[in-house]
Amino acid sequence: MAANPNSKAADGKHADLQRDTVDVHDKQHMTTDHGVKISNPDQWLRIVDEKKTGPSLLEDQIAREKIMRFDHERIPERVVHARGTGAFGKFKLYESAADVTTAGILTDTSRETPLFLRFSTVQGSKGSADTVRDVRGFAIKMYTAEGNWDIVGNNIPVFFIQDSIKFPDVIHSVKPEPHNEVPQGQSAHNNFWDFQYMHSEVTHMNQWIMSDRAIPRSFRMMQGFGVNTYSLINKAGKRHFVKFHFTPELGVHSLVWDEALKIGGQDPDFHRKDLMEAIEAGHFPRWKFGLQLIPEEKADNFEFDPLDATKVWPEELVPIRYIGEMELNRNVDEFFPQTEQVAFCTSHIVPGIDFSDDPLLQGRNFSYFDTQISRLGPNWEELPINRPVCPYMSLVNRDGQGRHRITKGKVNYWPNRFEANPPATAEQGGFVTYPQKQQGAKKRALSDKFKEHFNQAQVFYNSLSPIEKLHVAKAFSFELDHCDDPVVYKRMTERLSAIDLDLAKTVAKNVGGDTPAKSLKENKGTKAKGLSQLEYMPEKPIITTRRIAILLADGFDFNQYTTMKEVLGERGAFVFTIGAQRQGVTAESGQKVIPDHFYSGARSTLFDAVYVPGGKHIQALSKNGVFKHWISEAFAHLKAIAGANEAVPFIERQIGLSEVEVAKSGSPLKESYGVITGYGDAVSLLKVGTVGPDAKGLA
Ligand code: HDE
Repeated sequence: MAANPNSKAADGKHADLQRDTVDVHDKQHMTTDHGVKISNPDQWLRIVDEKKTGPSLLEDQIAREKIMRFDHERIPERVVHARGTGAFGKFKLYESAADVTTAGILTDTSRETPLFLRFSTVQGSKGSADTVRDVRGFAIKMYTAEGNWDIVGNNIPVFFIQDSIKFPDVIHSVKPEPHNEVPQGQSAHNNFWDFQYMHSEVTHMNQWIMSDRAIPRSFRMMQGFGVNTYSLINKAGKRHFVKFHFTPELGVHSLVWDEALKIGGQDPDFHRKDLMEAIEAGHFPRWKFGLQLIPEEKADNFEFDPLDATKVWPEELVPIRYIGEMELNRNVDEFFPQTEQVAFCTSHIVPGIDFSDDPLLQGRNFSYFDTQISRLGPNWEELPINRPVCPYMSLVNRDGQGRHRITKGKVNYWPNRFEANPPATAEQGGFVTYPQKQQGAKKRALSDKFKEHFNQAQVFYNSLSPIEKLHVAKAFSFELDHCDDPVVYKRMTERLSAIDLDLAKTVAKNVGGDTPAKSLKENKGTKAKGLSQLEYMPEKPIITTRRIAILLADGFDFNQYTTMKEVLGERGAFVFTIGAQRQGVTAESGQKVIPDHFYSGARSTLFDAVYVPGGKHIQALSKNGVFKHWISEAFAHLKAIAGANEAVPFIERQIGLSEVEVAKSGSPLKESYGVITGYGDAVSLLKVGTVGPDAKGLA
């Protein structure tokens, strides 16, 4: 195949996909799949006259093709991470890592590498809700000039298990139970917590998934981690162990649990729509890309094994070196051939990058390739979304179901008398495995450092802010309350006393466990950097892409409405007008506004902040239970709420305030718990930087 002239450009994959892309709006006639124009796609060929509709005819090749194609539309969903959404983007390096690797993508600062990223949940089926409590997949296919490099990561830096042979067990335990296929999109059930107790190695990870990390506000506001330990190899052949990090520009933010539960029903597509809307509006999500590096000879210097995926590498010991940036900037054209058919493999690496003996990674390297065969067939790498942008050819890999590439030439083996399709030397870019020395006995076991399971779980919990800790206690309580087998919830509450005694006591009280008298493991209170998500707030609070609702009924103050709407819009917020009816609401001064939604069609849970302008409409709003609930629910979820003039007493009543403190002496504005009310114009409200001290994740 000829080299794609764009293989080093950010739009290289876009150009590559054009040869398989058609457009339904191209004014082309409808045809059969064999190209014959169709005259009537709406009626099956049958025996019929004016009085009687007779039998349909098997002869109708057009109807049969249509129905047969439909019958076979579905393919098996992914065995895990079935629910997902994807987007295209680019990777740009700003500092070469040539000291540690020869990989072009990590050394050539002049290129932009196209990529496809798929976010996902793990437990639920393809049609499950976005906002469930779960790990989020963060899988990236980098179409590099030297071949595809897949980083199949998560938004949590550690994993449940250490040995990949346990993967079917951990997944079976979390998936719907076998006898009744319940529950969907949840880990709150007996089998999951039974497994968690049986495997103390999961203790660190289950602190993370009971934290706010497992209910992100947006895919755009999560970190991404490669999780497994890979290797980087430099020109001199020296090896560094490496972990990959992606840190979002917008900061790390979460929903509160009550919001997540409600959004699951109100808008199950909340996260995928959020991503698509931001990209569509040109607010491209960005992440900084960084490396944690451990020289091979220093790998034994830690109290944990750097190849153990249930451990993080503390940033105090191994700082992150940020060297690049990733951006998502284009939505897919069609979900199935792009987001559904994309297939990632941890074994897809490029020269300069290599594996490690991480026992989880080793098993993953088998599993991903294998699972694609049952989902997509043996030629899955030929699918447009999966094929590389650089030249690729193997005279040996041939045939099989779905093969469509035509390979000319007389030989299909190597070596051959023509020297056709020769392998490349290292100098020509051929992949050469790092010549690692091995020793040890052949055994089903892990080395000793893998046996410690609690230290980092404690450090994680200790490092959280009080409000994050409260959320962890609430999450454990919710989950274990859903287990009806006392063996399961009693054992788990006891296990929690190996992390923190107060945590264990709170959860035991809530779910009916036995209150533990003492810790199973002393907690010395050690903390570490980079674990609390509050460390990842953007330097300056921003409202860009935040969803802000303005509540209106007939009689609102037009000026206060439009001024606020304009100013918020200028600052990049997504502003939605929520009215009493979508036919239109009329301002005091007579202007008519067509709202985006009526008050029952969209709820406070779907927005980050609420503003109520003044005006006579308050009389109607304050008599309406749904509007009143809007305000009190937004307050309960710690959202920024703003009101002006007549809206002030309405808001104060809904949030249960009898008195509010005056934020600034002499200011007409009042502030209490992030709620700002005032009697000036809307712009004066904005001057004090209101409408959003970012309270998300703090409830
Ligand atoms: Fe996966 N995982 N996994 N996983 N995983 C799959 O591959 C597997 C693990 C992750 O958007 C499957 O294509 C094993 C860790 C993501 O298409 C399957 C083990 C991490 C995705 C598979 C793990 C992940 C998958 C199912 C233990 C974080 C979705 C469909 C050794 C670093 C990719 C597929 C997408 C998907 C196997 C553990 C992340 C069955 C055996 C650790 C993001 O191959």
